[in-house]
Amino acid sequence: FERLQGKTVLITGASSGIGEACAYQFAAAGANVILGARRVDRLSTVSATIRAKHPSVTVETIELDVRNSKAVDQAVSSISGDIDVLVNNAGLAMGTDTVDNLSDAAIDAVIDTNVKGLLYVSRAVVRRMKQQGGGHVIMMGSIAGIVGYQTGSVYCATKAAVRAITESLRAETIGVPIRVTEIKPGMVETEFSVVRYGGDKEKASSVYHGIEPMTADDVAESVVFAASRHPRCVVADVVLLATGQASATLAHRK
Ligand code: NDP
Ligand code: 8X3
Repeated sequence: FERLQGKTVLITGASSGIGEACAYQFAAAGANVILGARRVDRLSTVSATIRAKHPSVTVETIELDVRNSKAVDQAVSSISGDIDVLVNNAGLAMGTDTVDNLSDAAIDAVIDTNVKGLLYVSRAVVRRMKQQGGGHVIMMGSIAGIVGYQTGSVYCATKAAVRAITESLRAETIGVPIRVTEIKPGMVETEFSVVRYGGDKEKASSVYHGIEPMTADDVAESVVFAASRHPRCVVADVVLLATGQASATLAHRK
């Protein structure tokens, strides 16, 4: 991973799960990391862990709600120097309701974060990457974006949108050295299900009953792999499933 040494990586949603794991792995590869999320206390803990383990890299934390377009623009313009890699990872699902039972809050929060927020961050950072003459955007999609499943309408729609945005951005940047990657994980045990079930840890852990889910580190390995390829090639698309999982809804459970 020596290609990442001294590079600057901006990670959204770095306060837990996949984003946090990416922060540790990029820092371990010698990259300087800029960590964004709403929970700054959590970001401080991540940052302190990295500083203690990897004193030669720099770590910056930014309080960031990706739903706020002005705040996103301000946060990105506060970053000095090049942004070599963006890990557009912040995201969530809220509830498991059928379409006829959806609340406005669940529709708005998930679309505002996963689609509009991802676009705000992409817009600000791609502008920057064009000015600096290149970069790499890594989008966190999901197998939920490939085929919709019962009670997943809003979340699946947002991850299908991530796929569409990824493809459009890739097509738009063929003449600029900006690489675009989408990682589509299956089942990963993070705080994702706890958030989806409104804090109900028991319900959240039942999602992984009888199957060994992936860890955040498993996904971060793919992100770091994609980011560290030779500049002449791009890992365009990665689908990463738990062993024993065939789709969002089909998994072998013991
Ligand atoms: P976590 O809940 O552990 O992490 C989600 C991260 O997103 C947190 O750091 C959270 O930080 C951040 N976030 C949420 N809303 C916002 C916001 N408005 N502004 C800024 N940051 C925000 O879940 P995961 O690590 O699993 O999720 C990361 C990504 O991976 C998501 O996009 C998710 O859809 C995707 N994914 C997850 C899978 C899984 O099975 N776990 C599978 C496939 C994809 P904070 O609350 O501090 O703002
Ligand atoms: C999260 C994976 O299958 O719960 O993106 O939708 S799934």
